[in-house]
Amino acid sequence: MTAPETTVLNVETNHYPPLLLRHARNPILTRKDWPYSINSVFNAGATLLPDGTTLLLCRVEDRRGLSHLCAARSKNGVDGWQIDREPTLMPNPQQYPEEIWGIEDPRITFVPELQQYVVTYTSYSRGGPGVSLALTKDFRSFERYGVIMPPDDKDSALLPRRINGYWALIHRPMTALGSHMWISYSPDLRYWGRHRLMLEARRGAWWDANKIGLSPPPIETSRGWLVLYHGVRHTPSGCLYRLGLALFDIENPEKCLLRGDSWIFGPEAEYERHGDVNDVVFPCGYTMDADGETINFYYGAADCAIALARASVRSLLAWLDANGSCERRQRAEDL
Ligand code: BMA
Repeated sequence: MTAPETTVLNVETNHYPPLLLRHARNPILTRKDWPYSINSVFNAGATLLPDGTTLLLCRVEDRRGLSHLCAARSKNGVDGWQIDREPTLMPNPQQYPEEIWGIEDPRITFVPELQQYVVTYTSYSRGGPGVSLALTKDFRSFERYGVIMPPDDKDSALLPRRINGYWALIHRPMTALGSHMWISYSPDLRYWGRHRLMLEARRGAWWDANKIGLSPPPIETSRGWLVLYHGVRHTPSGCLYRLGLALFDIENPEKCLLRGDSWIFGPEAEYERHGDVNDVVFPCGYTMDADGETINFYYGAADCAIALARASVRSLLAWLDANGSCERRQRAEDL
């Protein structure tokens, strides 16, 4: 018996063409690659070193459940990884008590004015997650500045240059009114103020309702700062981490120019759907190819592996032009 025509669903039809293309060799790093015993590796910051080597600063979780950071280097950013034989940056709770339960989710920004990389990461304190900052020239020695945003706060990255004379940090404080992206300013990377709401989580049934956060550091383009952010949807079977896109004014990064309504990347592959935490894609870093056009996003998959997806600046901006709006659901007065 043939089913009535109206009940036939064409599952092959996909009206959402992929913007981020998964690498065929995904996942590119798992615990099996590690030179010492670990539980899992995921959520890595990324940058290019002066000789073109891709450096990933990976979040590594041990079997106590605590995380540290470990560097992996590769000529082509895909394979042949040289992984530090021991942890690159360990929590140091003696001197930095806010790191007592580990350090997580680094974002890397190369700052030409300082000729150094600024790493912002989550320090997991007794009071909850906070934002810490460290400087490095080589990812071998680090100058820690300690906690710069008290708990609860995370998902932070520094813009690579001053805005109107001040360093600018994007971060995600958690308040009773929701978890939104904020931007704060500093004359010296130590003292932070002029806190402003930058992008708000939506409400209700939206994919990015109630909790959002910056994913990798913003990408500077001729049209503005391109920002990939994650939205966390709570469902009866757990959280779904997906990615959305927005564009901000280059000289005034508080000003949202375009924001897409739909998510552009979500857990679909087996290694994204199943792991220690199911249904998570969580990029903390990207590198840009020499063409200035192709972006390599490095993302944690299901809190168990590191994967790679590529996109072009042009296609992301074109998607925002077609699907974004300038409407700013700003409720600053509530916050
Ligand atoms: C977030 C962060 C990420 C993690 C994700 C899913 O809150 O802690 O490090 O990948 O949850 O567990």
